[in-house]
This record gives sequence, C-alpha cells and structure tokens, in this order.
Amino acid sequence: MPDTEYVIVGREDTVAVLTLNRPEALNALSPAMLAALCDALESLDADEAVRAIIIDGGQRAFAAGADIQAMAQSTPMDIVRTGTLSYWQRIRRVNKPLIAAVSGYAYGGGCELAMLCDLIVASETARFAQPEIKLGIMPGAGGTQRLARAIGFYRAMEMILTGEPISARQAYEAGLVNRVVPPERYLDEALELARLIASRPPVAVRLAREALRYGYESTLRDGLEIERRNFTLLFDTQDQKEGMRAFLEKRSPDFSGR
Ligand code: DAK
Repeated sequence: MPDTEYVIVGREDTVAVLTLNRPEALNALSPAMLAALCDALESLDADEAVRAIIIDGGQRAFAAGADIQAMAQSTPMDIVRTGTLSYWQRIRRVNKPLIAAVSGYAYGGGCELAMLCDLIVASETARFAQPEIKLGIMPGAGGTQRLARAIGFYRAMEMILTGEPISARQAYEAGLVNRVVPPERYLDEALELARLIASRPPVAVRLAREALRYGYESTLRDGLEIERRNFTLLFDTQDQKEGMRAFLEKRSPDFSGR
C-alpha cells in the first residue's frame, strides 16, 4: 500500500499505522484526505496479514475537523452530489479493529473519526470537541449519536450545544478514551494495544467486534441475537480448537487465523 499525499501508511508486522498528513491545516479532513484515508483503510482491511489498524495524526492534531474551506460555500445539493457522507460509511464498514491514537485536537469530524474507531488512546495533550455549533452547523458524521452513547446524554448535550472542548483527562473520566498517557508515549501505547489485539485469534476478534458494534447501534434484543450467532460460529474455527487444547495442555496457543 503506497503512501499518498495525505496519508502515510506504516507497517509493523501485523499492525498498520495510518498517519494523517496535512499538518499545515491540522489534518482538516478535506474530501481528498477522506478519500485517501478510505482507500488506505480498505486496502489494509483486505490484507489478511493486517490484524489491527491505528489511525494517528501526529503530535499537534489528530484532526481539527472537516475542512471548513471546502465546506464554506456548500449547498445541500453539493453535499448530496459529492457524496461526502459515503466516506464516513466506508470507514464504518472496515472489519479490522481500529485504534485512534489522539494527540492534540480531535475536533468536529476529527472527534467523529476517533469515535468511529474501536479504541481511543489519548496523549495528555488531546482535546475533544464538537465545535460545529460555532460555525452554524451541527455534527454530521455520527457525533450526536456516538458521543451521547459514549459519555451520556447530558455531557454530550453540553459539548454539542456549547462547542467547548474537553481535556484528555475529562474524556477518560467520561468513558470516551481507553488510556491517557504522556505525549511522548501515546503512539507506543496505541501500538502495544494493537499488538495485543493482533495476537488474539482474528476470526474471534472480528466476530466479537461485530457483536459489540452491532449491539451498540441497535437494541439489546438484536445485539444478543448477533452475539448468540457469532458465539456459535466460532466453534467452527480451528483457533477455537487450538485455544482450548492449548489451555488444557498448559501451553501457549498457536493461532492460524482459520
Ligand atoms: N478546516 C480548515 N482549516 C483548518 C481547520 C479546519 N477544520 N482547522 C484548522 N485549520 C487551519 C487554519 O485555518 C490554519 O490555517 P492557516 O491560517 O495557517 O492557513 C491552520 O489550520 C492552523 O490553525 P490555527 O492557526 O487556527 O491553529 P490554532 O492552534 O490557533 O487553533 C484550533 C487550533 C483547532 C482551535 C482552530 O484551528 C480551530 O478552531 N479550527 C476549527 C475547528 C472546527 O471548527 N472544527 C469543526 C469543523 S466542522 C459531514 C460530516 C462531518 C462534517 C461535515 C460534513 N457530512 C457527512 C457531509 C464535519 C464538520 C466539521 O468537522
């Protein structure tokens, strides 16, 4: 997978690191940037050797939102015609575990991008906000729904109606991030988490992730249905046999991904 102007693709064995690369605009998510991100994610998703994907934005900003320059003159028809919504749907359809490594600003679409990921590792410098209200708009890539589910209705309402940021520590306490670490450690921490997940049997990771994500977006009854189906399916994998046999034989499992 080659680097593009806007996204740098790194690989460390079974973990891929995508770095958003538009530092002069604090990684503002222009259509070209989103297209490059989606292409890179889909290519890594299709690569069997990749078991976890980190999205990073560098020290100063994860992403300061969608590109205001590109949106300023938009009409509703422009939004429909250019299909910007479809970028977010493409990210949502990725099947591999996604880890957001957030340092600095995760604002607007940047916060929504982090929330499309499965885990969020934050630097102490991270700031999360949905500041769209200050521009006369509102979140449009899942912010009103995912933020409320992550941190609760009242705190989400305050963030979305005021547009004011919360710190990494506040985000951690509210349940929006998994870990907060010093700035020099945030990427290593994300890598450690990614490697740990990558060491687990990939089919079980995929189906467990699917059950969680599906349930998060639907009713308890539907979520339990998917859990039951996926749980049962896993008994058809070699990794289930290997994992249980290894436990009984008191040795480490050797997962094949089958
Ligand atoms: N867009 C374009 N350029 C941006 C930008 C953005 N979101 N954020 C920062 N930049 C640019 C600045 O214009 C500046 O460029 P130059 O002036 O140097 O050319 C450069 O990045 C550095 O920014 P600052 O000079 O402002 O840096 P500061 O450290 O002083 O401030 C800041 C950092 C993050 C507090 C500030 O830049 C800021 O407030 N940025 C805007 C944050 C924001 O409002 N974000 C929300 C954008 S709206 C959709 C789905 C989702 C969305 C849209 C559509 N569909 C499904 C259709 C999402 C919408 C949004 O995210």
